[in-house]
Order: sequence, then structure tokens, then C-alpha cells
Amino acid sequence: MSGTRVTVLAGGVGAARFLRGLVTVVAPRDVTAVVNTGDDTDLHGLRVCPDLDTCTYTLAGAIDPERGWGLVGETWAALGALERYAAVRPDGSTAAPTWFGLGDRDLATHLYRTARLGEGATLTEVTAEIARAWELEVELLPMTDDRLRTVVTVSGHGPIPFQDYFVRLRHDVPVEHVEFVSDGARPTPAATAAIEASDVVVVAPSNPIVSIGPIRSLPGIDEVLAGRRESVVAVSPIVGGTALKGPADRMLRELGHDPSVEGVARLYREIAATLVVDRVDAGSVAAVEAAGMRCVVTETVMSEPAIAAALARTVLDAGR
Ligand code: FO1
Repeated sequence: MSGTRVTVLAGGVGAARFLRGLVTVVAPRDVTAVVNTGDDTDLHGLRVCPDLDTCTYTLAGAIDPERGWGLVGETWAALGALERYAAVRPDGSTAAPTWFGLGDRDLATHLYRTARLGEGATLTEVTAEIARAWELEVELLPMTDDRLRTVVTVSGHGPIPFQDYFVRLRHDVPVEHVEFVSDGARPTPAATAAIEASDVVVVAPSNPIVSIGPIRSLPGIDEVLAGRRESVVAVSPIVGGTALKGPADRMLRELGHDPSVEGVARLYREIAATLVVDRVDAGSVAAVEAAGMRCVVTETVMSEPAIAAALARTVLDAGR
């Protein structure tokens, strides 16, 4: 499939695994990922961009395969040393937040990113430098160079930052509301151009609300996608009514959506012509089509690289 330019709207683990398969069927230099930054957080004074890092480490073959985030073979000496200070932290202080697992080698990424942002570099520039350090050929683009924060209202806690919901509370609390808070964040021109100019756009199998939602919330993105809807293909992150990783199924239900491929189709039908669903959802083809999307059935659970590659091939065929 040489010469096919592909842009992937990406969240974390599911998107990263899809990208790893995609680069085995198209040239990596023809692939751009526009990555969610709504999960980004500041800890210990460091800017942490979990979805960008998960895509980077996965494409570099350096991701921890069990966790799906962070580096394989990681050590945790710095985090362990912080526990000494967490023990004396006064009430009301957020110093030494040891609930968020920053590994020793992973810390280098956040130190570098934070230093470069402090020098005035944009997140797009720093992300390209980090990708070059990991010898990636894929273009990784943050969706925006502005701050946009995903804020989750959970029962009993009120509105809290995304990582407090996801990691500190282990996404084990009902979600009442999700919003994307920014001071007029705009997509980067590079992200918009990639979506406009590629032959196929893929909406990765990521959480539609908190991974793809922040990208779609940026002004103009939905309009660009809708304008080229025929060559936009979404992969359902819901398989047989459940999310393979993370809280997408519960979150969809709690926010009044149907946690099924039909529910996913209702969320994506304005921006994508095709929904790729897993074989276990073969019985839902008519429902997806009734919801307004073409439906392609294949194996979508990327338990091994060959399955991710076959899925990428099917997705590209559907988009061209
Ligand atoms: N996820 C966790 O469940 N626990 C962690 O301690 C954690 C640390 C972490 C550090 C760096 C990084 O890049 C990602 C990290 N993640 C962790 C993953 C991340 O919180 C989520 O998977 C994404 O934000 C959701 O896509």
C-alpha cells in the first residue's frame, strides 16, 4: 500500500497498538497520528503527556506490554524515595503525588519535555524531538499546542482532573459529566492539515468520550472530518458490549449512550462513513447500518502484531 497517506486520531493503548500494526502495512513516514492531550497533567512540576508517551514508547518497541503504559524493564527508585516525603506532607499539600506511577527512565521524557516547553518550544516541536530521540518515522502530533484539560465530574467528588479519576480513583466511580476545559484551545495547523490531506483518516479504537472527544472538541475538526466522511473509518473500541481496556463501556452507559457497536455508530456517524467491528458483533451489522454507517466485520482484538496488521489492512481497504 505504498504512497497511501494515513492520519490516525489517537488516544492511548488501543491507538498505539493499531499504529504498530499500521506501520507494517504502510510506510511509517506516510503515517501521522493526531494524539489526545486532554489527559495531560503536571506532576512534580513536570508536564506528563500520557497518550503521546504511550504512542511513542509502543512504536519504539519500548512499552511495558503488561501495563500498556510506561517503559518495559522500568525501575521505580525515584517514586520509592518520594514516599519518605509523602509521609510528612501537610494536609492540603499535593507535593509528592506517589499515586501516579512515574518510572525512573520515563521521568527523563517528562524532564526533557518540561525543560523544552520552559524554553518556549511548542508541544508539537518537543513531541517531534522526543520521537526523533526514539527513532520513530511516524509523525506524532499533539492535537493542540494550547492547554486543554479533560475534567470529569464523578459522584461524590465533583469535577476532578482526568488522571485523578483514571489513576487515583482507578476509574472505579460513576461518571456524571465530562468536559474539556480550555482558554480557546485550537487544533494545530499541522493536525488540521494532516486530517485534510491524508488519503484515509482512521478513528482509532480509543475511548470515544475521553480520548477521541477532546480532539473532536477542537474548533473545525468535526467539520473537516465530516467534509471527507467517505474516507474516514472508525474502529469500535467496544467489543461484545465491553471495552477491552479502561472504562469506556461504563462511561458510555453512565453518560446516557449505548455501550454497543450501535451506540458507537451513533457517536461517529456524522464524521465517519464506516465502522469496523469485531466478529463477536457480527449480529449487529444491520443495527450499525440502520444507525447510519457502513459496517465491516473483522478481528479487532489486537492480541498479537499479525492481528493488528490484518486489522490495519482491512481499515485501509474500507477507507479507499
Ligand atoms: N496509568 C495507570 O493506571 N497508573 C499509573 O500510575 C500511570 C502512570 C503513567 C505514567 C506515565 C504515562 O505516560 C502514563 C501513565 N498511565 C498510568 C497511563 C495513563 O494514565 C492512562 O492510560 C491514559 O491517560 C489513558 O489513556
